[in-house]
Amino acid sequence: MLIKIKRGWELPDSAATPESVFMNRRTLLKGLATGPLLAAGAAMPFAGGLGSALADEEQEDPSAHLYPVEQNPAYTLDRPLTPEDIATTYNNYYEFGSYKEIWQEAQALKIRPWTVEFDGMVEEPMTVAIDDLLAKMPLEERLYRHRCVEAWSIAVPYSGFPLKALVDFARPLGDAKYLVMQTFEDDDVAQGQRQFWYPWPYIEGLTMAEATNELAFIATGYYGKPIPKQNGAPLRLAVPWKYGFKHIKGIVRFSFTDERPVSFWEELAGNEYGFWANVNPDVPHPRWSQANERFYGPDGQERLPTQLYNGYAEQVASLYEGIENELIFM
Ligand SMILES: Nc1nc2c(c(=O)[nH]1)N[C@H]1C(S)=C(S)[C@@H](COP(=O)(O)O)O[C@H]1N2
Ligand SMILES: [Mo]
Repeated sequence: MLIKIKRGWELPDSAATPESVFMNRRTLLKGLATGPLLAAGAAMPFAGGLGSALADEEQEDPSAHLYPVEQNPAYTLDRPLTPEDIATTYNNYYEFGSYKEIWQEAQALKIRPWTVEFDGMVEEPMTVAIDDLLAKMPLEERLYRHRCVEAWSIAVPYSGFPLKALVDFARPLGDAKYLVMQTFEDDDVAQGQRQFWYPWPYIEGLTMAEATNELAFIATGYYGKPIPKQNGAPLRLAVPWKYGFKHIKGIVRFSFTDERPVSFWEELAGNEYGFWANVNPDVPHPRWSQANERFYGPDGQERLPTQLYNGYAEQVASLYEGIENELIFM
């Protein structure tokens, strides 16, 4: 049987997806070698559990009663919100596939029980159940812009808590320099993780100064409800002055270290997706301009100029003063 599947490079965004970079350059041959197997999996969006996905939907999320939460008026927008149905159906989450339409596949993820590890340079390592953690954190709503390195953008209401509250809770040692976050691993439900040429698990990192900046946020809710699985349930990072790939989803571990981590995309193509990844319209990606963005608004898509630090320079520009010989905008 001939199976037609959508590959990243066949989609409209293909000129500007991380997938197209290294599939072309590095691993196309490996990819083709395993093509038929992948095709079989990818052509069945419900492979691995239509039944279980539906059963999950029927069970109420145990955190549902926490939302909506009060909006923090310090974080408002210069533009209307992206419609919820777009923000929840146009996603990047390579664990579930390297294309935008992964929201159904993501329903297979089990988000209870869910435990979060705190380890590395901390006073004491801890394992905490997600609902115990949520009960301890100060929940609020913030409206944030989100700018993907692929030059599309959305504006969304996150609920959650400042990352600083989580750092304080974790009690890192004074000489910790970086916070490293890690996504879950389970290739039974996340079939993208069977694509062996990616360096799973997805990890991301921030300096301690970035992690404790007032803008760094952990999202646990979206549009006044628990955050959907495709958007990173039950815990997802939001650092809106940085490109979208820093916004790691489905976090299971927070580690403190004095060594700078190499993140998932940096490992794949460090010259295109660096550690800092701060938004700057004047620093093009090696293969496309970052001067403007395709914003998904209530009236459809709109071209808008991209702003330095995605419009958050006032809060974060000082973090990067004095950093030399580093590509802080890539
Ligand atoms: N674990 C994980 N987190 C991830 C990704 C991913 O592939 N895996 N994609 C990133 C990218 S490139 C973007 S733009 C945002 C998209 O978030 P959204 O789908 O909620 O808009 O998630 C980020 N977090
Ligand atoms: Mo992205």
